[in-house]
Amino acid sequence: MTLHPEQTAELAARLDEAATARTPIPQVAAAAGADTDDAYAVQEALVGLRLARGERPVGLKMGLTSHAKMAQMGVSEVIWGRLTDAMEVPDGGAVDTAAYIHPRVEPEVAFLMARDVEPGDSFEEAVAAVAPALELIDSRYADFRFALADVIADNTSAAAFTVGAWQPPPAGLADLPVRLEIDGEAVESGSTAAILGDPRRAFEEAVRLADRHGVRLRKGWVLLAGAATAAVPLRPGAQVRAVVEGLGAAALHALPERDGRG
Ligand code: 0L1
Ligand code: MG
Repeated sequence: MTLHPEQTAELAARLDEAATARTPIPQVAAAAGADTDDAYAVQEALVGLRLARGERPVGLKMGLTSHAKMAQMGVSEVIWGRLTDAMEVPDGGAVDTAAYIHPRVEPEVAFLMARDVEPGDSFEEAVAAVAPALELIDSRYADFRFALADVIADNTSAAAFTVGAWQPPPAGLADLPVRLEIDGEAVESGSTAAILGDPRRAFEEAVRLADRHGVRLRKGWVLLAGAATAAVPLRPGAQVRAVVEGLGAAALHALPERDGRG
């Protein structure tokens, strides 16, 4: 680690201000010399500011889980971030695009933890249920551009998420067709295979990587396994569905634009 605690706190405060003021900032963490461990320390401090305002931790999310996204970033390891209750949008619920900087949505698979997870726990032991999900990502950096340390520090662009109906884990999750629909039209399509070859691997990676930073998945927490297609900009008024064949759908809609805002 190379950052001093004061620098960690300062970077977290800048990212928090960017999110709350909905004003993008230039990349900060990589420029300050942050390595991956520093970046996770900034992420912890950043989410700590949300918890200090009364939010509760409710889960973790995996990012850069597709080989395409990893290649784009020039990295070979997935990243993870933290979810709070304030980020959860009920299935079919509304979001206000004006609450974000440049929101994008992506279709995911979610897992529900059956128990506090220990390293070495199997998927079957730890995962009580599976659901289709949507993640809303919103980089706090201008133009959605960042280096690896930046996006880790920025809580892996986490902003909001919606989980569809929970169901017992099916026998196979490795190659289910996935569609991202906007206003009833499929705008992206892919497969759960895009998530590390099999979303179950995202669970294993989450346990391994979070443990490295002293974090445990807790009973009742959600794990977002990663995106099955590219993310798509969320426009005011859009009706969005993530459809995972065999699992069903998760939906949200964006409120219409008001007074030129959005
Ligand atoms: O959930 C994700 O895969 C996003 C990780 C961060 C990269 C991005 O914002 O696209
Ligand atoms: Mg995601």
